[in-house]
Amino acid sequence: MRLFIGLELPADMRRELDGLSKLLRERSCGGRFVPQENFHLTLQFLGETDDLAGAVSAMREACRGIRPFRLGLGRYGYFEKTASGNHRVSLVTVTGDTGELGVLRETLASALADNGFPRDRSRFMPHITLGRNVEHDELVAEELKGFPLSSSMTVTGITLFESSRINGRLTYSPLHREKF
Ligand code: 3AM
Repeated sequence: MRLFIGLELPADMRRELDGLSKLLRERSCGGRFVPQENFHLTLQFLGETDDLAGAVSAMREACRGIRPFRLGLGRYGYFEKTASGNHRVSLVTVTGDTGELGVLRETLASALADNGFPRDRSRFMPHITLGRNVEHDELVAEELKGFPLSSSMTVTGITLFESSRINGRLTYSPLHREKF
């Protein structure tokens, strides 16, 4: 199965992101958009693996020294090209306790490596993906960057997701939640 570990987002935050996503759809031509229920923040992509026990054990180890911390929504932005080969990712940045988020990602990366997963050496750029290969010009990007985003959350754990297609729809199913 195709697995990744990330943060689930509260409903009010996903609603706010959906407001921005609607404007993005109106102002752009084409692209694949993430539905509201799929908004999340990826910490680590595991790829195809059946090692659920290893992933859960790494999550447990990684969360040991972590305390709840706050994150908020930043603003609209995009990556031109990503590690997974997507050509453009439209996204929202995060604010708040991003230092603690970075520590969490590092301890998770180490714990996964200790449990036999390949070490991910890519730079961590925390973001919430709104869409892929969405085309728009600079003027639209400026307008989208001005879209007000104010919701925030307390992060109290991480989630192991399975990414699969159910009836043709990309679905992220939580398989395990590790609290801290
Ligand atoms: O949070 P986002 O949407 O950026 O891009 C994929 C998504 O992250 C990423 O894993 C998340 C859940 O699918 N992803 C997919 N394939 C990947 C790969 N080969 C990948 N990340 C790194 N390498």
